[in-house]
Amino acid sequence: MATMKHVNPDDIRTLFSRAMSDMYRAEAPQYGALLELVADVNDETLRRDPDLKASLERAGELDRLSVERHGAIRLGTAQELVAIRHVFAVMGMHPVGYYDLSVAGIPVHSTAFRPIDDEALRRNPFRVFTSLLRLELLEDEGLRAEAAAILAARNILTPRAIELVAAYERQGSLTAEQAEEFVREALETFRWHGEATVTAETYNRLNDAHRLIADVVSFRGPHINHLTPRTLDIDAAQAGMPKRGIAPKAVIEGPPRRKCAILLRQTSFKALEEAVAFKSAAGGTVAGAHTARFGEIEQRGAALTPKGRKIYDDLLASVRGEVQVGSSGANASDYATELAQRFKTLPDDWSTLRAERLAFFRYSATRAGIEAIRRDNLPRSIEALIANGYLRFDPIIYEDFLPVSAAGIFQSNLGGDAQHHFGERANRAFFEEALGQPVLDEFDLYARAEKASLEAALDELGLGDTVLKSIA
Ligand code: OOG
Ligand code: NI
Repeated sequence: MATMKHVNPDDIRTLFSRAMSDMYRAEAPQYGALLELVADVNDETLRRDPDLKASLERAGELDRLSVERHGAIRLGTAQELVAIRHVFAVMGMHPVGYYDLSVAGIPVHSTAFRPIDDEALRRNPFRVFTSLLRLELLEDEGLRAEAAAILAARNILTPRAIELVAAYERQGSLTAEQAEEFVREALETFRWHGEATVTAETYNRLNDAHRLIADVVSFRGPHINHLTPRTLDIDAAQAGMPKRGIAPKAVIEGPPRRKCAILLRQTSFKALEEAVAFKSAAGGTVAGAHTARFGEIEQRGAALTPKGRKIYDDLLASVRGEVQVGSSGANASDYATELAQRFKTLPDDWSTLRAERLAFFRYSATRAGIEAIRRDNLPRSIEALIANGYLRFDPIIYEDFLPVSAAGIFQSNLGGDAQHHFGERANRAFFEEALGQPVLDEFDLYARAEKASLEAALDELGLGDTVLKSIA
């Protein structure tokens, strides 16, 4: 038997994210304009900051600076969620975290399918924010049943994609040829379909219940609703959008600009109106429009520990309790001022963030430390090793999402000012039942990465058993 070359899931993810980018650029031309803006802002930032450029170069990140870091889809049923879980597993993406959006009046709950180990994240961190529609939150029973019946009749994967997922599960991997075919087939699931599966009358009823319900239920599958490249300066990108004819959302979500970047800052352009052909009762189609797809940019910083995250959540809530930003952008500048002001209480230097256990760090042995082994004069405590320059620490990047930010992105792109109230109806157990497995805990993943890096660094310094490895 001829030997077949098997492909690493990380490489399939890279093929997939590239194919998605090409497809989305063709589908939503304004997204191409956003990518150009991001590339220009990144070039300008690197020109002004040679140290940043050198450090990105050392980390091997310069080449794929502006490539997509995430996308988002919205699913209709538990069966679809399970099917998608199998598809993403082929690409080394696993469900991490639970996000309840019902608090914000959006009838979905979500997870992020993403790579989880350090090496896979380094190779390509592409992740997909995946939401599941919660029809159970709808009051109108008739509409609920109608939407459920429409969803039950669709198949979001192609027959060949299903076969290739099965092949992956049987073989434990895909051959290069299978991987390419798999990506082509998977793309079909996320493609935009201008032909709705419902009449304009049904669409309007779904839309009146909630725009998001119309978006999920009226089409053949879970079209990708945005992709998100990485920017080195999100404030400059936000300011640059109008000059290129792109309408940004009112405010940047997440923490304010800081010396030590934390968590995730995001902004997006408003969803565009796209032509849709609705079914007509008389046969044939009727022309209409649908608004759901947009472009987003992100800038990531350090992952916070539960203690740091609690401070972040409380500070953000206090700002939002004080200043409400209207969908038209009223109060946007007061919000930014208040945000910057209140976040001054959160330390903004890495040493304090580490000493107070507010953020997660990756430890490494320094050259000076390795040279000191020969002289056998290494101190025996982590703090002393750091103070002597034998052990260094760098922030671990936040790889997940923020529920309040996600709600802001959803809202600015659903359009309209209709308010919905579902109350706080988080139901992680229900989501996990639909998913068919528990979601992984993001804090646990960061804590493990931190611990593993410290153990490896101490082993490298020959101190494996002599220094207390725990940093808690
Ligand atoms: C997802 C919105 C959330 C993010 O980056 O927080 C999101 C959606 O609109 O489906 O993508
Ligand atoms: Ni997003």
